[in-house]
Amino acid sequence: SSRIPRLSPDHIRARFSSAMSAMYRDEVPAYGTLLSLVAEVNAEVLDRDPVLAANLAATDQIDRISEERHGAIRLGTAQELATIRRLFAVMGMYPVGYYDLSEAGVPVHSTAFRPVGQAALRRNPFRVFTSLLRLDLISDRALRNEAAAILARRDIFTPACLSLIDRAECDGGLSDSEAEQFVAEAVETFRWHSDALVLADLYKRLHGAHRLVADVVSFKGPHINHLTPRTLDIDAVQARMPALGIAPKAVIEGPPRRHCPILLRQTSFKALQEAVRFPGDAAVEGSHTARFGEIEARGIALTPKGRTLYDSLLDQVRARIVPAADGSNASEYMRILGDVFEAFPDDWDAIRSQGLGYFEWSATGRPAAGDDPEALLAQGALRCDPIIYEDFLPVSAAGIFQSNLGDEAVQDFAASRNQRQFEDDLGAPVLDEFAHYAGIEAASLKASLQAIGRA
Ligand code: OOG
Ligand code: NI
Repeated sequence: SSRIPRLSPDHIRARFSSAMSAMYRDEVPAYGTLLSLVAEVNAEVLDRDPVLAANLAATDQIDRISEERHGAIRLGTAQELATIRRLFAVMGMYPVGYYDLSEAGVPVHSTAFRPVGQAALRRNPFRVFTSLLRLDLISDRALRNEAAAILARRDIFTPACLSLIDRAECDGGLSDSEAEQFVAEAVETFRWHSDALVLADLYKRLHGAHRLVADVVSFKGPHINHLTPRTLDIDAVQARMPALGIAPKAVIEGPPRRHCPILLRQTSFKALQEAVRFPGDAAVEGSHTARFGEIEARGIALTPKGRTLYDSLLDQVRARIVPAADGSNASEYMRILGDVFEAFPDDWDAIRSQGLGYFEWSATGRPAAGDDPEALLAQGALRCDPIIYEDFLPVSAAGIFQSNLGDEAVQDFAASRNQRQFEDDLGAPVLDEFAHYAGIEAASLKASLQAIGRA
């Protein structure tokens, strides 16, 4: 079979992303409504902002906007994590970054599987925020053991999926028809199952330990818990959600609205209450809330210096006000957020000259003199565009988790970052996001200087 041409991992990922989106639209109709709203708002923004439209077109990013989404899953065991890494690798998705959510009161640690490199991101940027449950943070030892035993018995992958992963690894990829089958099998892992694996009583006890424990342990697999389209105007989408019958969470996570967007802003709509059947002598009907919708707006990736400034400003905000889940102080929170973030330069030249963000360089074809990048930029021989942040923010992620787990889910765990354990379980190191962005920036500068004969 080694003579059959292989489909590129980017193609397989694009098919997978659209299959997941179709499945989720079917399972969670409000997600479909949100997609239409986002498409409408994005079209309006491109219409009223021709400069943005031209910049996105010049950097080959227009097409990806409507394709753009991320999703999230929560796994139960190290073995599941190790296999999911192999599954995502078939689609050119690799673990980037380590997020410790324990310090924010959620007993998981996470990475994001995503395409790496500008070409793959432009082809299809689908990412999956993947969390691993940390039973070690649950204090009830008997419950912990019970949960671990249940998790050890389940198999979240179909046999055909596992054999296609083997095939892809041995043959260096999949043929078109194998890829089609692979996508169909892989999607099965993320499907919602309304039949719980555990008795109603155990569900209640797991839920009592932490709602997230119940969500991970009680079901047959790691159902996709949200999918997130990217919008060019998150404030507009947030404002229009209620009119469409979708209740957004109280505040938008992340930085405030700015002229030069940085990092990531996110908001979500509340999780649905879904009917669940618990097994037993007499089946018991119940409900579970886990699945929701989210939107995101992405801005420039920050350097470690920029990120330190961002983190310290956010800390200052949170020292003054913590957003209440019921929205009662939302406008006060947004006002303070805006005030505090005045200290973050809101001008691309300042962001670049102070080394706060990463930029991608390109040659314009205009005449060039000298070889200093800043001078070439001023002459118009080179251009410089912000590199979009492709990753996540732990404080924001915790806010998203919490708004969908209920406020009683806020618990204090001893912060216990454990990247080494996570990477052991994963079976590979996670990529350092800063090194990756710095690499893209450096390569783009080198290539554009070469293109104008200055290297
Ligand atoms: C993941 C929450 C994190 C994001 O966009 O920050 C996330 C989850 O609830 O499983 O998706
Ligand atoms: Ni998300």
